Amino acid sequence: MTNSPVSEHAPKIGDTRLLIDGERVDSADGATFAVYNPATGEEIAQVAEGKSEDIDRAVKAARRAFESGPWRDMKPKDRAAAIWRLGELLVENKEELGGLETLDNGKPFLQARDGDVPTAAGLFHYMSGWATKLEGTTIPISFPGQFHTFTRREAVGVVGLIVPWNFPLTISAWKVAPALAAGNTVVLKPSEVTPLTALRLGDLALEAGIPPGVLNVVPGFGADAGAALTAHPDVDKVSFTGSTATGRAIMQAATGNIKKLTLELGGKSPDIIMGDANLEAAIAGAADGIFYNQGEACAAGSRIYAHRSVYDEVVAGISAAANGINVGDGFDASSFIGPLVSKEHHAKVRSYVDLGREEGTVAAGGEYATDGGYFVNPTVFTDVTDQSRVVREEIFGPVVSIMPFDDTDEVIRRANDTRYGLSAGVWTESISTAHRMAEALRAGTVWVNCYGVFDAAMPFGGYKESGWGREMGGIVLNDYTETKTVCIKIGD
Ligand code: TXE
Repeated sequence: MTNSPVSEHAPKIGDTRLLIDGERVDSADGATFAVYNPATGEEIAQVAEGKSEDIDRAVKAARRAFESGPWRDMKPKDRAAAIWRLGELLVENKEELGGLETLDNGKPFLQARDGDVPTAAGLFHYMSGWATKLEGTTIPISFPGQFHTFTRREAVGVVGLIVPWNFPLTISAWKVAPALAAGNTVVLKPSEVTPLTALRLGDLALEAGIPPGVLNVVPGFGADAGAALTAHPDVDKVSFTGSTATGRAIMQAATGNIKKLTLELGGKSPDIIMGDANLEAAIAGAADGIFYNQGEACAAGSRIYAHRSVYDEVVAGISAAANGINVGDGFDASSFIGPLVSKEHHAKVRSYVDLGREEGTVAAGGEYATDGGYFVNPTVFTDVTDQSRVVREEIFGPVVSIMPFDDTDEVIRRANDTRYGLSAGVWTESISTAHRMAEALRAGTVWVNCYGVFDAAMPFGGYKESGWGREMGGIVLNDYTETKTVCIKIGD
C-alpha cells in the first residue's frame, strides 16, 4: 500500500481551530478532541472542541453578520458571484480536500477527489444562480382594485447546519450553498468524526469574499455542541442529516423557539430487479448501489428484491461483484472501498454481519478486520425474511440482503413495508412497469435502471421516518426562506 500511486496525496492537516467571525480561534475552555485515520486507527489531529459557549459565540457572530447586513443586503449578483467563486475554489483545491476526506473518513481518494469534491462544488455553482432568482408572486385577492398583494422571499436568519460523517464535504455543501444563496448566515457543525473538510470550507468561503461571520464552523460533539445549536434561542432554523434517533432528539430540542427544521434521516432502501431487467446492468448497478462509499450512504440500496425467475443469477452476480471488490486503504489507487469511518461504527456493522450469519446464509463476504483499520468485506446475505433484523434495520455498511419475489404487487407491498422512505431502485425494460413502480413506491427518490444518481438540481429527501423537507433542487430554497405577504390598500 505504501507504494500506491495515490499515497502521495495525503495532505498536511492545517489549522484545526474553530472558525468564528472570520477568525480561527481556540475553544473557550481550550479543549480539543482527537480525530483518527480509519485505515490505521491512528490519531491524525487534535481539533478544537466547540461546546455551548463556543456555539453561543458563533451564533452571536452569525446574528451580527445577518443583522448588520453585509450578506443579506449585498446585491444578489454579488452574492451569487461569491458563492460561484467558492465552488471554483473547491475545484482548485480538490487534491487537498479529497485527501483530507480520505484521511478523515477513509473513503477512496480517487472517489473523494473526483466525486465528493466536484459534487460539492456543483452545489455552490448551481445554488449561486438562485441568489438572483428568489422571486415572489403577485396575488389577485378577492377585492379587485382595492389591494395590491404580493409575496417576498426573505432569508430565515441564522441557520444551524449539522452534518454527518459519511459525505462530510458534500453534505455540508448541500446545506451551506442554499443557505447562503438565500442570504442566511450559518453556524456549521460537522461530525466530530470528520471535521477537517468543513473547516477548510470555512477558510475558502472567506477567500471567496463571503464576509466574516456569515459562515462559522464549530466542530464538536453532538451531545454538547450539536445539542447547544439545536436548543439555541437565537437560531432560526436547523437543517440536520444523520440518524433517525438523533433527528427525534433535535425535534424536541427545537421546540423552545419553534425552530424551522429540515431533517434528512436514515434509510433501508429497496432495489428491485424485475424479471425483464437487463441483468448485466441491474447487477452492476445494484452492487454499486449498496457497496459505494462502503455502504455508508443514507440512500444505499440495502434490500435487493430479485424476481424469482432471475433470483439465482442475481445472487451469483452480486456475490461475484462483492468478491471482486478491493477493500483497502483509501490512498491505495486499487481500493474501491476503504475502511468504515470509526471504531464505534465498525463495531456496529460487525455486529450486524454476525447477526446476519444467524438470520440467514452468507453468500459472499462475512469477514471483517479485528485489529488495525476498520475494514469490512462486502457481504451478501440470502435466506433472510422480511422480518429479519438485517433486512429491517439500517446497517450503514457494505452489507446487503437479497430476497426473491413472485409478482409486482407483492414486491411493492414488501418494498414499502418499512418505517423509512428515502429512496428506491427499479430495474425493468418495461416502460409501464417503470412508471407504475415509480408511482407506487413510497420514497423521496425512485431511480429506474440506475441507482444513486445525484445532482444539485435534483431534490432529495425522505418520506416517513426518513425525514422532513428536501435537499437540493430549487425546492430547497423554500426551506431557507420565509415567504412574506405584503398587502397594500390602493383604493376603496
Ligand atoms: O449519527 P448521528 P452517528 C445513521 C447510521 C449510523 C447511525 C449512527 O445508521 O450507523 O446513524 O451514526 C450530531 N443534537 N446515519 O451516531 O448521531 C453529530 O455530532 C444535535 C445516517 O454518527 O445522527 C453529527 O454531527 N446534534 C446518516 C450528526 O449529528 C447531534 C448519516 C450525525 O450524528 C446530537 C450518519 C444531538 N443530540 C449516520 N447527537 C444519513 N442519513 O446519511 C448527535 N449529533
